[in-house]
Amino acid sequence: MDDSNRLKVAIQKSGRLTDNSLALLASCGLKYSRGKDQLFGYGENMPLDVLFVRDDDIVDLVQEGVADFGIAGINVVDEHSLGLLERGTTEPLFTREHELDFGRCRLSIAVPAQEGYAGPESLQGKRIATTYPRILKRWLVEHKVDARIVTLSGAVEIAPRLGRADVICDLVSTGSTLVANGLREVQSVLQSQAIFMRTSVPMSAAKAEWAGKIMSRIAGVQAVKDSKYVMLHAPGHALEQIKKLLPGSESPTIIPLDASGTRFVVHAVCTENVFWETLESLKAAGASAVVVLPVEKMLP
Ligand code: PRT
Ligand code: ZN
Repeated sequence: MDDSNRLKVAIQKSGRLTDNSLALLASCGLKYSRGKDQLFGYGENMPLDVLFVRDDDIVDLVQEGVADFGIAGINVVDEHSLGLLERGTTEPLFTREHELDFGRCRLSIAVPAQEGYAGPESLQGKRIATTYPRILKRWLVEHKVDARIVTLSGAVEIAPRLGRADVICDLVSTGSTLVANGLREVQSVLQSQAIFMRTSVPMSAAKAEWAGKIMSRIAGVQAVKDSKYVMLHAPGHALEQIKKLLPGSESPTIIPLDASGTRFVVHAVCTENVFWETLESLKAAGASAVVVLPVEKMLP
């Protein structure tokens, strides 16, 4: 495959999404070598290269087709998409393929700790500082609130203290930044996590074939994230109850343990996490020698 047929995935160079993005690519089998400038990773065992960029640039790269795939937070993707709509773009230029279950946070309204909040109407006439003016505007319109949006490029949490705004709308994960700045989270505007995007710009057949493969590997990794492989021994009379107790397992494999026909080995892929409580219930139902293993990959 020549260079023009190589795929590119844009990920955050250095930040909260970087480690998990790299781990996801590694679990799809990618091995890459990173150039001297650290901005480009050459895929050594598949035609997929990695672009290391600021998270704010990822959507542009994907929608222009410079990168075929990208990983960014819903907060960044939504803000950007609303910007495209404002500029009159109606065609979707990329698709949101998978939620990745990392980089979780929420975009929330926070008010000075001592102030009350009785719902969206409390924001009427207020100045709200944010780096996400479009998402905030969408929410204000939905809730019929007339407020003034103060767009900042950072340090939103100190805006009320500086008198630049009355309240803020910012990303929150643990909430400790708000507390440290004398603010109280009162209203969530958007729930966010990292997503995997794919460009809608047409690609050659050779590229599309690999793109399909990568998408199905990602689907495979996502599908088994919480899955566990459970093996146990059980007496025949307990099998029906044990099958019911195995979380998210459709058809366990049941094999006789010996010639007596009274004891069996049960193997099952459980698509939900298996907690200690489940193991205790299995044991109470008659299971023994219960082993739980992580599942790494699965192709349906
Ligand atoms: O340099 P580059 O532009 O790539 O990085 P960045 O500084 O813009 O992004 P980064 O690495 O901070 O965040 C990347 C993405 O991680 C965001 O776009 C979100 O999708 C996601 N994410 C998850 C978060 C947080 N959690 C988060 N807590 N992004 C930012 N924060 C900030 C928040 O803005 C606030 O300042 O952390 C502070 C609050 O944290 P808590 O834990 O005190 O509530
Ligand atoms: Zn950024």
